[in-house]
Amino acid sequence: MSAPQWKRTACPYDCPDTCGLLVQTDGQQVLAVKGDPEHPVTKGFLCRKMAHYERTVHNPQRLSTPLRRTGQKGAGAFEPVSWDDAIAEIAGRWQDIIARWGAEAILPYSYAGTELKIQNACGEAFFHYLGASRLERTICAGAKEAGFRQIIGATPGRNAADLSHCDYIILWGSNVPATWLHAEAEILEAKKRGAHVALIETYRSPAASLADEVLLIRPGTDACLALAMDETLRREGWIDYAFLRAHTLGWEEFLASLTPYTPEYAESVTAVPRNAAVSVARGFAAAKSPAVLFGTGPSRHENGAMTIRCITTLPALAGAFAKPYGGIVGNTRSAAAFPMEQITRPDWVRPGVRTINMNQLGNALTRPMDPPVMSLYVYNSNPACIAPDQSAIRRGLAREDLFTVVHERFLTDTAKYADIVLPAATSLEYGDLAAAYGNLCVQKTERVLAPRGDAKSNWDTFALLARAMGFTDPYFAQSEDELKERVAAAETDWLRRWTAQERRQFDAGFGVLLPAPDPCAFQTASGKLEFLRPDLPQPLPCYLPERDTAYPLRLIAAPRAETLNGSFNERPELTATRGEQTLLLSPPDAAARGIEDGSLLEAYNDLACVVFRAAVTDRVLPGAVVAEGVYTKNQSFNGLTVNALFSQRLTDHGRAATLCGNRVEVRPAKKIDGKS
Ligand SMILES: Nc1nc2c(c(=O)[nH]1)N[C@H]1C(S)=C(S)[C@@H](COP(=O)(O)OP(=O)(O)OC[C@H]3O[C@@H](n4cnc5c(=O)[nH]c(N)nc54)[C@H](O)[C@@H]3O)O[C@H]1N2
Ligand SMILES: Nc1nc2c(c(=O)[nH]1)N[C@H]1C(S)=C(S)[C@@H](COP(=O)(O)OP(=O)(O)OC[C@H]3O[C@@H](n4cnc5c(=O)[nH]c(N)nc54)[C@H](O)[C@@H]3O)O[C@H]1N2
Ligand code: SF4
Ligand SMILES: [Mo]
Repeated sequence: MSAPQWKRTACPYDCPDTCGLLVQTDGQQVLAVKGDPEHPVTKGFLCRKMAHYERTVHNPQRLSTPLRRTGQKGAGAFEPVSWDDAIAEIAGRWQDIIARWGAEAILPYSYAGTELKIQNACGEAFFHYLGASRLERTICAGAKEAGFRQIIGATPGRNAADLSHCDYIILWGSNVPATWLHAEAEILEAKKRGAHVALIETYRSPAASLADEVLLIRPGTDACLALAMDETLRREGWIDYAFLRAHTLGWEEFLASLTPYTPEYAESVTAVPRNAAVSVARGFAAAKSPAVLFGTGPSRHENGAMTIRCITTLPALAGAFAKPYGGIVGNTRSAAAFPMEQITRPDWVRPGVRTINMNQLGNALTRPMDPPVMSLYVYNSNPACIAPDQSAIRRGLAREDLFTVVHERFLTDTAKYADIVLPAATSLEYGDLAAAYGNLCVQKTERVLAPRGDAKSNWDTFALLARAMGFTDPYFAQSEDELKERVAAAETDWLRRWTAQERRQFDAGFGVLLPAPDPCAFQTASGKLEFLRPDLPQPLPCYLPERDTAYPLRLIAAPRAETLNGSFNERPELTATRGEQTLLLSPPDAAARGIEDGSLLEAYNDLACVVFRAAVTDRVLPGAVVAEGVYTKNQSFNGLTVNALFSQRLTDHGRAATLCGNRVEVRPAKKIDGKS
């Protein structure tokens, strides 16, 4: 123990802000946590979750020793084992599997439990070297990225920290008060200066409190609304032709294709009143600094990539990209400041090795494949909670012949199925590199605490596994700090433009802004925004109606402020205010089915039947139902959560999950455990 000191670090979670943190510690315990006032974007303000990070770090439920399964898969009965025994068992089982089936019979499964760059991505190098099946990591924003790629390439979005300068902001399917707190703060500042905020949403989410007007839309129809707004601009003479000529390709063909998208037609498709669509289009085009902030929800549908491509045409026709602070607010791509390939080693990918999509884990574990998946290694993720087709995943995880290893901080629903559980360190127990995806800040962090019990970082765990598997490459012999310093010292295009003072600040552990990219330097093959893409199945942006109409109600999964995907369920003070697993539905839909507010209902489709508490509310349009938050099996009513109702179907492009793209029917629930 040492005298208490404040140490500077960064929030590791999958959240666009990557807030700067100050942690007071004696080297063993976290005594207090607060926001870092010197962080250029997050300026000393944290969410409720991280203001008490110590309640996660020192949580009594944290895993502190490796475990070996003693009971049935899923039951959660384990005995402690040493790291040496655990690693020897994993290496032995893997060597047997490789001898019989080949290394592709081993599948890694990870996502963004930590977004800090080394601990997030180092496993990729390990599994590439091993020759395991590759995982396509597209559960979150794969379709959003694909949609952008088809029109603006990898062009970074504007820095959300500049939103306060905008005078017209469209929040397109993003619940910023829950998911992007510092964008919310900037929007509140913009409103004080007179900005107009329009929210386009499937339900009156908490973001409605920020909005001057809310356009409630039928799920999956946003492309039609965006094109009708474009058509309004064309008909009424709001188009910025100077921008189109200088920075875009194919605009003549695109404008000519807009005639069918009248506001009347759009109203019939989207349910957005024509006057609202027209007035938002006009207001946006007339503004000095108009911006669209993109959420991810609108892309989680069968036509999700096309939706994003269509929405991007609105700021293009209005010339918003060339207006001060205008254009799109989305992924800032700050991670490109670091040479990520030094961490992930794509040069080790074996030619022809197969790839398995993370949204189709259920199929990968339960359907015939050659070779079959015989071992699953899960880290930074909790697929039994967060991934679609939960029942198929659980059936797969229950396979007696599947050797499952889960590296985790907590005994999650997934970890309960493991043969071996390895205890994971928290972000205070290792040093790393942070790069916000919602602003332009990057930061280097140092270890703040000794690891809890026998917990180890992902890096240290893969180093042990590499040794046991006989890997000889020097990559595996370096420490995480050595790799961190090497990656941080690289002269990438972004870091090269820092001043000496900025570099010193970064080396001293402060959050430092990257130089803002030129929003009109489109990262496409032509260097222009491309309306016309003759190489794509739909050469021009267009509205594609969805085909799945088997059940009447569109099911939407939305985030909650108290939790973050499946994380923070260890914190009773947060889960208590979140409440039970609830389904929001409209009064007419409830009345037609005899469902009362506060009663239990069953939502069902061909995949599953899931019990929710009903919240009957006019915050939702008829025809849609909304489930906020990710719940655990223990917190559910009948053992299943909302993700059992989503299928493994992928989006049109980007191979993302359609986590808002399924339909259900609902009915009053039969009595469960005396509750009704
Ligand atoms: N507190 C908290 N913070 C988080 C998270 C969290 O779970 N909790 N998650 C983190 C992660 S991983 C991410 S990716 C981001 C996500 O942050 P956001 O992008 O803000 O959230 P999403 O869940 O992607 O989508 C938000 C909204 O999309 C709406 N939506 C769904 N379908 C449609 C549609 O067809 N049209 C329209 N217009 N709207 C639609 C939903 O109703 C939902 O309110 O937030 C991050 N931050
Ligand atoms: N119904 C519904 N489903 C959703 C969403 C939703 O809003 N609603 N959100 C979707 C989205 S946007 C996303 S991005 C995905 C997210 O899916 P995941 O990335 O799987 O998200 P988490 O549930 O937060 O799981 C991360 C796990 O990683 C663990 N972890 C944290 N740090 C470390 C570490 O350093 N090492 C190791 N080994 N483990 C660590 C945590 O304890 C946690 O259990 O979920 C998707 N699924
Ligand atoms: S708002 Fe997001 S980035 Fe900031 S502390 Fe909370 S979870 Fe972390
Ligand atoms: Mo996400």
